[in-house]
Amino acid sequence: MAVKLNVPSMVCESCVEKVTDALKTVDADAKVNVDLSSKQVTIDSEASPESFEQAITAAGYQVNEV
Ligand SMILES: [Cu+2]
Repeated sequence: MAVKLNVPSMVCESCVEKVTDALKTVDADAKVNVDLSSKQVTIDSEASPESFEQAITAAGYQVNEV
């Protein structure tokens, strides 16, 4: 299942890395795609969308559902 999230406070590649790492802690096998220009994160995983949102929040980023 694909989850789409918006993370408006991502501003650079370092943010992208932090967010990606946080998502991988939820599901190491998740397919994660981060588009920095649109601040959009797409995750293909069986884990719940809530668990990904929590991981992003815990990493210090605000997250919105798309
Ligand atoms: Cu950054």
